[in-house]
Order: sequence, then structure tokens, then C-alpha cells
Amino acid sequence: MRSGFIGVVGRPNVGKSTLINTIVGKKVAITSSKPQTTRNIIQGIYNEEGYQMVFVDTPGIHKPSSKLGKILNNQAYYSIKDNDIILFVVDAYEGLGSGDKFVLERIKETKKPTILVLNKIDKLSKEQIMESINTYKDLYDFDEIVPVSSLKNKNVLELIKVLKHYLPDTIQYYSKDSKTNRQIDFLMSEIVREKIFNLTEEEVPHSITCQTDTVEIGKNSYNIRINIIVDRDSLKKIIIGSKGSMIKKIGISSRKEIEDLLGKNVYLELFVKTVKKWKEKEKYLNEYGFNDFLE
Ligand SMILES: Nc1nc2c(ncn2[C@@H]2O[C@H](COP(=O)(O)OP(=O)(O)OP(=O)(O)O)[C@@H](O)[C@H]2O)c(=O)[nH]1
Ligand SMILES: [Mg+2]
Repeated sequence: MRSGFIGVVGRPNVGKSTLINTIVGKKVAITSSKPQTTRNIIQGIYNEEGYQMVFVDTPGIHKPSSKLGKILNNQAYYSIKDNDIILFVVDAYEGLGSGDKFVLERIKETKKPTILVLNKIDKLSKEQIMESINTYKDLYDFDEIVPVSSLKNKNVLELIKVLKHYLPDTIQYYSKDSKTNRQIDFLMSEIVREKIFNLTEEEVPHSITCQTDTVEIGKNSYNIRINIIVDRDSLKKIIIGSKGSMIKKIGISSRKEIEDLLGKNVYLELFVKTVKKWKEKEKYLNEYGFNDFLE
């Protein structure tokens, strides 16, 4: 058995969570077209005969504008320090930016095996992929450079193959059928948060958090209540929508996915509540699970 922990880091929206979901073959982390989707360290576990790779998803490193934002960055910095191998993911279509360089400075401090993943190559021609490799290769002495498309599952197996050479351990950390370290309550609240990312605009998804409140097991179904916490009253109206139209949409799409996850019928109740400035207050950050990375 060869194994190890692989920190997946980069600026927001480059496709870190999409990559992990593709590798694991299951949605363990939510994704969206908006930056700053991931808010927690989430492990996605890849198992193959003789190998176990624990991929550690992290929030995209960004300029923080709240106490929560600082915590998100701290989680990513911790991951750079704490894991055995680093996957530095960039958006090869967008190209090199100051955000990438900022993350790279942090990576340089660690001297860990670092693999550059050029993602989103489905949007690039062969020549453009070569150009992209040339742009990045002189920035740092990367151990490997692997172009992939996480969304279209292109060359991802090659990345797995390359990673096998760098696995440091011989321990099986999780059972062979594990895909994530996260519990079902967390996964369900994340599904609701993802729907809000997809269905609402501007700063709305960044101002809310979701928490599974109760799960009651019935004979053939589950009764689940999930709280949507907003940081000001005006957002409550947006989340509920005119005559409840928005909360209905969020509920329908969330329920479908939660039913797939649980394999049972679900009665889902969504409850919207205002907790003023929760992103700035330690008490609430603690309560909503961001306690470990307060400065
Ligand atoms: N075309 C294309 N789009 C991709 C690819 N990988 C990811 N995306 C898209 O890029 C967007 C961001 O993907 P995420 O996986 O949420 O990105 P992330 O790096 O986890 O973002 P944060 O959690 O905000 O840091 C989504 O709309 C994805 O569908 C890819 O290989 N090709
Ligand atoms: Mg993410």
C-alpha cells in the first residue's frame, strides 16, 4: 500500500473541487461558476488496489474582506504546510495572474513535492497548451506539470499515474470504500448552499451559510430541516423570493440531489433566518463550524 495526503490549492474558481470530484468519481465537494465556493477543508479519497490518495480540497486563496475570508485563506495555508504533496491548480484558459503568483509564493516556502495542474484545457488548442506550459514552467521548479480537463475528465488518469511516484506513506488511512471524510449532515447542507450559488446573483451566496438542523428517519422517507442563515434581513426577501418562488426552486433542486445521496424519499424543509454580520463574529463563526482557523 502506497498512500499520502495531497493538498489541492490555488486561487478561487480554477476548478479544484471539480478535479477532486472527477478523481473520486463522486460529488464530495460542491462547485459553481462563481469564485469562493469552497469554505472548508474536504477530503476526497481515491482508492485503487495498492494505493490510497487523500485529496484535500481547500478554499481558493483570495484577498479577504471579512473575518470568514481570513479563516478560508488560513485553511488553505494550513493545507500547503500540512500535506505531503501539493497540487497547484491554475486555470490555463484564464492564464497566469497575480492570484496565482501570490499562491505560489506560499508554496515556495514549503519545499514539498509540487505538481502544477494546468486545468480547463478543453478550452485550449494544442498550441495554446504548449504556450501555457512555457509560461508557467520558469516560475518555479515544479516536480511535474500536468495539463488536464477536470470537467471533461481528460488526462486526469495521467495525473493519478504521476502522483503514484510521490506517495510517501504505507498506511491505509481510510477503508477502501471511503470517498470522503465528511458526514452526511455536512454534505446535505452543502447541496443547499450550492443551489443558492447557482440560483442567486451578486453577493447573496457569499453572505449565507447553511446548516443541517434536524434529520428524522421515517419508515420510507427522511424529514430533514436545513437552516439558511443570511447576514442581513434584506437577503431574506431575496432567498424567499416573490411569493416564495426562490425558496421553492432551491428546495426542489436540493431535495432531488439529497434523495440521490440518501437513496430514500426526502421531505425537505428550508428555514431562512437572519444572524446579523455572522461572517464577522467569532461566536457565530464558531457555531457554523469555522472555529479551527480563527487567528
Ligand atoms: N471548461 C472547464 N470548466 C471547468 C473545468 N474545471 C472546472 N471548471 C468550471 O470552473 C468553475 C469553478 O469550478 P470549481 O471546481 O468550483 O472551482 P474551485 O477552484 O473549487 O473554486 P473555489 O472553491 O471557489 O476556490 C465551475 O463552473 C466549473 O464547472 C474544466 O476542466 N473545464
Ligand atoms: Mg472549490
